[in-house]
Amino acid sequence: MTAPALVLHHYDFSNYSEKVRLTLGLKGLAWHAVTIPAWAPKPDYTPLTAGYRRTPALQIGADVYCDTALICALLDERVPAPALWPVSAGERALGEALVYWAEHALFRPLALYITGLHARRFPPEFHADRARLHGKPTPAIEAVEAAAGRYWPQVLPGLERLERLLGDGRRWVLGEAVSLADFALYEAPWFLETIGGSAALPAALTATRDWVARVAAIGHGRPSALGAGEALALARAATPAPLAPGDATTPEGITPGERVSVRPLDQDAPAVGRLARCDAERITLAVDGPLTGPLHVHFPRVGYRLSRQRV
Ligand SMILES: N[C@@H](CCC(=O)N[C@@H](CS)C(=O)NCC(=O)O)C(=O)O
Repeated sequence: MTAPALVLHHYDFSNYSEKVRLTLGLKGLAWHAVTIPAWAPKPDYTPLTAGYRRTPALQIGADVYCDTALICALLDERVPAPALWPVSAGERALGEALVYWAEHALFRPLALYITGLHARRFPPEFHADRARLHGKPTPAIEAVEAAAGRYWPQVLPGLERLERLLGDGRRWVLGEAVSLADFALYEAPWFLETIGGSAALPAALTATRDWVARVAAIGHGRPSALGAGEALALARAATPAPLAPGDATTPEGITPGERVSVRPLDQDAPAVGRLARCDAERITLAVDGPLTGPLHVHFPRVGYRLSRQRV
């Protein structure tokens, strides 16, 4: 039996998608690429994700995996070699802390810096959407531009820290072997170069520049374009994979079968469905809609709040 197709719903300049694309590249996988809108509404996407609107998600038939932490862990489970963490348990724990630092402390101010710098390249809908995503009112374009000057001083020390890390001659962030820590740290210089042009990464960061080239050489595996309608048809034609037993009750006092919402901790519209399964690591919602048929939509526990949905 052939393995069901991997379908990544993403867009080109999505940094979190780049982490997954590199994971697919490391593992040498073939995958289908559905390009989704970079801002809401996403009418062919959110029916597949129970309403979750962030990017990316990985679809395998009628199972949809949201959040790159879960997507990368899942790919590592399904295709164990080359491993995403080919290091000791202690080094992995350090690497996981680095991933968190990279995506929150380094990347977030960098995103605000770069969208400020190139504010007028993005349409007003983009700025309104990003403000809404974080529960803020739509800013004036001048305010978005002004943020660039405020955020660069937050970004540069982070890039210099990365340069010191790589400057001791190591080939990869954790030493001898490439790991998921490389892909998460790569998001920042990659985004700078992708949106800001090749001069955006300071020339003095030479160890970082060499490492950026090494990471980029890993590539994206073998993507092939797929239409959004075809992805929905794949979901309709499939049934969700059977679930292993989970917890009888969650720490929130919710039992499987109840209607729940799952929401990123840092604001957002929630995903809504019936709780199909939950444990300390993952939350699975069951949803059913005319465009998709029955689906299981999976989220990691970390970074998401599970609540009973009041009707
Ligand atoms: N924790 C999430 C974060 C995903 C995220 O914030 N992605 C950005 C794009 S790189 C996003 O969703 N932006 C808004 C959008 O695409 O609509 C993950 O790891 O997948």
